[in-house]
Amino acid sequence: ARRSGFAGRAERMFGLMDGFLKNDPWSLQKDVMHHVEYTVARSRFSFDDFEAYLALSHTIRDRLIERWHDTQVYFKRKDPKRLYFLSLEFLMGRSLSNSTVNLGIKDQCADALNQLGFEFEQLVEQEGDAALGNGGLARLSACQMDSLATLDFPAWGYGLRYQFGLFRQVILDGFQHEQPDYWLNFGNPWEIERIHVSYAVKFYGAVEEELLNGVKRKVWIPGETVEAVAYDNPIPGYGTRNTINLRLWAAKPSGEGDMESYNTGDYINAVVNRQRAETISSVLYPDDRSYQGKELRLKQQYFFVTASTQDIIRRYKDSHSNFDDFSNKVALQLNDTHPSLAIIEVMRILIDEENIEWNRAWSIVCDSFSFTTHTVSPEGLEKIPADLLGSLLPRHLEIIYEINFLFMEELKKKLGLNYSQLSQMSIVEEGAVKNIRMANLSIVGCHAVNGVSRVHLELLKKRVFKDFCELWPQKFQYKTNGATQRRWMVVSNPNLCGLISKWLGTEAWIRDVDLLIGLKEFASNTDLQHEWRMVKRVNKMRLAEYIEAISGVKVSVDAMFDVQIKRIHEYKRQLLNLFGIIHRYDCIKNMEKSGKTKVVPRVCIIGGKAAPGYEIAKKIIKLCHAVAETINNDPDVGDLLKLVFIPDYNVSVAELVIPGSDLSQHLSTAGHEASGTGSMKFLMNGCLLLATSDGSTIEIIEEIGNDNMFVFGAKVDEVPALREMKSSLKVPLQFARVVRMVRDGYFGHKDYFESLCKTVENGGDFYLLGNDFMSYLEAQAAADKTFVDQEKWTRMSILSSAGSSRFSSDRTIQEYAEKTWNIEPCKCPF
Ligand code: T68
Repeated sequence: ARRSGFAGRAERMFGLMDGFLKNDPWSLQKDVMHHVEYTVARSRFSFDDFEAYLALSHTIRDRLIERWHDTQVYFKRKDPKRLYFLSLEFLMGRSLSNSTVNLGIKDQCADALNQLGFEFEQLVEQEGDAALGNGGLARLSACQMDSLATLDFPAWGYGLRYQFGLFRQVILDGFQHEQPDYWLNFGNPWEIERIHVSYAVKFYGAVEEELLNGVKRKVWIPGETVEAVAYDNPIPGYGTRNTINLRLWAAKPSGEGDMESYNTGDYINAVVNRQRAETISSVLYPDDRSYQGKELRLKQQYFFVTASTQDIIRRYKDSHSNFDDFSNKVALQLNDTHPSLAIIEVMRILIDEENIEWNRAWSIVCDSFSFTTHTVSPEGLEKIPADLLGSLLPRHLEIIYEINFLFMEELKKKLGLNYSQLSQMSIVEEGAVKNIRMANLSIVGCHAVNGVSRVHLELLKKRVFKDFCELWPQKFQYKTNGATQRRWMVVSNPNLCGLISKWLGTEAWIRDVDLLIGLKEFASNTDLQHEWRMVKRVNKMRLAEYIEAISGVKVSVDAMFDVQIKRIHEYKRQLLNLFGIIHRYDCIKNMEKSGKTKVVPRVCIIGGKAAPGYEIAKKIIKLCHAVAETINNDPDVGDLLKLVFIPDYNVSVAELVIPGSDLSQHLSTAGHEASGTGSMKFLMNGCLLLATSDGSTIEIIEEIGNDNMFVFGAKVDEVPALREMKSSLKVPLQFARVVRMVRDGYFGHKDYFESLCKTVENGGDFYLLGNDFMSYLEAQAAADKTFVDQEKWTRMSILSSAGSSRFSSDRTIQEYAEKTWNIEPCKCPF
């Protein structure tokens, strides 16, 4: 009777469902108006752009939820091996435009809104960025989620729902100030709160031994418990119904335990203390690439790791009665070492809670985990003071010591008693402060370690992980990074995409990016060239308007738009760019009138955030403003040269800037950029690259050829010798002159810039700006010369787009799926 009752109910439910939501403009309008009235609770006769944005977002969200459900039900039924992508950072940016593109309903939405008297593009601008990450690593995670969904892989992303994302950069008098990012203040229609999906997260306390059925067991008696609550963010694939999940965790006070403090009578303080649990997921750490050893950061990492692994294991156990199949059903990917405690947490759950014997547990762990490193420098590797780890997670520290002991024993058998090598490879670093090396732990506990470009792997082999690479050569691989053409072409440059589809005769390249190479045969076609330039011009006009709105500087779209946008770092050498600009300015100032007619006008655009504690990076930002102030107000220069700093650089700013730029700069000292992904986005959009031979640019050069970009500077294998010699090398006069201008106060703030100048003077110059300067100026001169020849320039631009397919994250994800995760597509058939 119960069964038939249930079946009857299901039938009734089905009958109540009016089929899938419809996507014609009329149905979309009806849904938007429904959400205006009943979700946003505004009158349908009076609502503004922001309210319309909210209502439209809820309309899209409903469609996402529908697909999300179908996808999850299908995954559950098929039970394929799943990928779990663990990352402490995701830079998702805006969702509205991206979702409508991936659902294939952008035009319908635009029509629907238009008939209601709203501009779709205007509503898109209402949305703030989800900036839950710092830079390349975090945007890579976002691009990879898009590819995972589009390629129908059964994947889940896990991350933290920071209350405050990356700080907002405000520029006052040319100085960077940081302000909190209140991104959740006006609600977030793109997430689904799952109050009932929550896990207890334990900290502190002690480990005790317990006798259970005659067997000794370790039991961790925690001192503090908080709750991790899930927020789901649907990630739609393009051209598929598959919609995967990005589950972000937020910390809440725990409902259980510790009633004692209430009984002491201090009710108010007890409530306030519990509320402090929320601080764990409150703020993203701004990266300065050197590990800080802060307790809150460690708490965040463990909070994230335990919630995610508990969720994953619960899902596995839903359909499996033992752990025999775990590594055949679960692939766990660690995005850098930040979530590497997951290795220990899974180990702890298997041995302490599931009573699995150590060796078996360890092989389950090693078979399931893989890890990608994004770092080139040994200083970038995370180390956690053992004391800190032991106080916060006493049982985990014991397990780490045990893993290390067994690893050391294995090494001794293999390598003999080479103590210096053993101590290099040990997970535990002995010294004044005992540290746990998270990279060593990750290498030991994972079956695959990936670099993010070919040269990155070579550097890992030669330097950072030399001993490990010799021990386990097959473990070390690379997968060159990629960016998604959905966001970076279709969403951000619709006019270019329309043009490409027209000439290729298909839109299929949006899923099958290899088709882009078809553009190559039209690269010299004058009709395409003409249309290509028109698209660029419109994009430049849009960018010029933005520049004027934020800085008051009027720029000419006839000038070459020359862009460097990325986090501010010494190794990325924004300073080299500034020195080049000062040199150009100096040349123009000293030119005869007749010479000026030959100058190619430039608009130099720089944008990026400096980590709050990174003094030199902040001085670079100030120098940029000081130089801009001088140049932009100099009547001798006029439109020949302008310099603008774009404040608060983020994903949505990049979406505006990249399509509107002619030239982009990627200047890292060779051997310092693990990969670099900005260059790929410019390449796709037909912006020419001016770059060093570093990271993934080496592979871009191979793909499109040296003659389609402007390459300069020392090569990766020349850098170490140059560093040795640099104090005896003569600095070029032109370089010395621009440094002196800054040092002597030509741009004001003489004292303030002194320490900045020092970084490149007197044999300092660790990043070899002096060494690369002349070669940089030559590359810049070549760019000028080419720009005058618009036919040649446009041809190079078309060939850049045509040659960009290898740098799609679709290719990256396909490689990971085949070679590291061993997963297969699982396409929802509806
Ligand atoms: C970047 N790393 C690499 N790190 O610098 C870049 N670090 O070459 C590469 O293309 C990109 O990763 C993707 O692989 C980062 O972005 C961080 O943001 C970071 C954050 C916290 C701590 C350390």
